[in-house]
Amino acid sequence: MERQWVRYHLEQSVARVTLNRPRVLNSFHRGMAHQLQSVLAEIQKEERARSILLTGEGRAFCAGQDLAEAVGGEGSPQADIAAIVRDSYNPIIQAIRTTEKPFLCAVNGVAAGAGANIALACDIVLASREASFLQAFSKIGLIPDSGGTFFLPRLVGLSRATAMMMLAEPISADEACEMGLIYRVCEPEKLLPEALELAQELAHRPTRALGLIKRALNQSLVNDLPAQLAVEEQLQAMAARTRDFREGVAAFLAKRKPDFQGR
Ligand code: T3D
Repeated sequence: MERQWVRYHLEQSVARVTLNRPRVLNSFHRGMAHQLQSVLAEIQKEERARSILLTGEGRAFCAGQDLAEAVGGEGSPQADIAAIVRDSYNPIIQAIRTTEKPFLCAVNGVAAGAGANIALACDIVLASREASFLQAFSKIGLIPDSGGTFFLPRLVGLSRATAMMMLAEPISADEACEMGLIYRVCEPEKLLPEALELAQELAHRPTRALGLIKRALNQSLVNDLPAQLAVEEQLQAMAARTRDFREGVAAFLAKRKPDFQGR
């Protein structure tokens, strides 16, 4: 299917997804949000896709909601904002968090509003040194959505999260890395090569175990310790039943490189 606003291709087990409305800094209108949802649904089912690399075309990663769509033109009715959040963004965040494969985000430029929070919902976030993160919402009288109020305080603590949301100041990639918001900062020209290398590395790791790590981490965000220990017990039993676990142990004992198949 031709997808104008979200490019997707699968190569060497890596599903590469590029937001593609560079003229408006890859901001989302409904059509683009639906295209991303359909790409993510395809990736979830595609067994050959063992890691996902999300990035943006042009100088930005994503400027969040297309504000022209959010208010409607002069004389047109106010857009139903709750419906936009529910139909456009919530399914994207759910797909990123529930797809049991590693999501890498290569933030190539500014990530604002929902764009920032889509990036932060990914498992591993790399950013160009020229990128920035902006909880833009309160600047226009909105509150953070797309999981921002859930992930941000858990990533950087309540104090920083509150300041980022209320002040809506851009955070540089270096600052973001220092405060634990993202994993790594790259020189701009090295961002994509480094992100691809990491995505390929992850695609050849034991995919089921990585997916179960993600499930355990999702649950750890809301569980107490006894509940989480029970989750670990249950998921460890599942991991131990995979072919990749047998291969990992066999390779270790034979002192050779493991050949993980993702099963
Ligand atoms: O429906 C709902 O609203 C609910 C859902 C909410 C989710 C959200 O994401 S709300 C937050 C929406 N996003 C923003 O408020 C960010 C708006 N953009 C900016 O603040 C700035 O553009 C940036 C800080 C991201 C980048 O600034 P700068 O100076 O590098 O670029 P620019 O000149 O502002 O933008 C370049 C072009 O992109 C410009 O168009 P032009 O003048 O060249 O024709 C600008 O209008 C356009 N653009 C940037 N962001 C958006 C946008 N067009 C529509 N929507 C945008 N979000």
